[in-house]
Amino acid sequence: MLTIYGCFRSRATRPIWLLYETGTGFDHVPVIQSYRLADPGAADAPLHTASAAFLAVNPQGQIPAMRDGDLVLTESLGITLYLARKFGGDLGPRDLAEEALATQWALVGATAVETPALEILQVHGKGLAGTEEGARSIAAAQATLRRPFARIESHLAGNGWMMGGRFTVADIVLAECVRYATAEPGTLDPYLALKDWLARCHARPAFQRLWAARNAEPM
Ligand SMILES: N[C@@H](CCC(=O)N[C@@H](CS)C(=O)NCC(=O)O)C(=O)O
Repeated sequence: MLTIYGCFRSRATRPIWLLYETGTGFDHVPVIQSYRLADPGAADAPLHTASAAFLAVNPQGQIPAMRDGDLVLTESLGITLYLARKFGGDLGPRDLAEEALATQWALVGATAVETPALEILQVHGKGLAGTEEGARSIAAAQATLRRPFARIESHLAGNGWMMGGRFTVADIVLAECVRYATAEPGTLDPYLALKDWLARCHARPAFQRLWAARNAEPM
């Protein structure tokens, strides 16, 4: 049986979105980040990233993790790319070139987009967006995002989707990194094709289902 470890308020959204798109059944173990618990050592604490039972799955103590038979994977983008190849049909790569493109866009997400986009989300999450320091951090993150966003913008303006002229795993992995930046209103405004693409990704029923589940989960 396929198992995904990780609550909805985490990068587990990436593989779960893909699985919802494909209608693939899986066991969901909603492991929570230990830092979100007041007392992770309490006897009644839910399964969390520092629980011995979860460290046996991922000794790095981070979610998401995946088990598929004997295979355990622990990086959200690697898990999502694997699931796309195994269950994704047309959501996955059709040939070696598409496999390389999906990997490329996942790496653009992980190396060029995720860190500054997450900074924007975290400034908002800490309630600092209205402060001088928060505004400075957001402006710096937006400046860092200019180059990757301009690149994605020009790609989308000519192609509509990240790969193969259709919605694929490349859109899922990148959209989930770009999403964090939308915590600051207006961040995507200079990038019309990128903004339109993200709206089209988020209008998909599988994403809507994911988002409803995420929002139903306690903060
Ligand atoms: N590069 C990893 C990052 C995983 C990660 O940072 N997960 C967070 C939740 S989204 C986590 O488990 N945090 C708890 C911790 O680091 O203690 C991935 O994409 O899977």
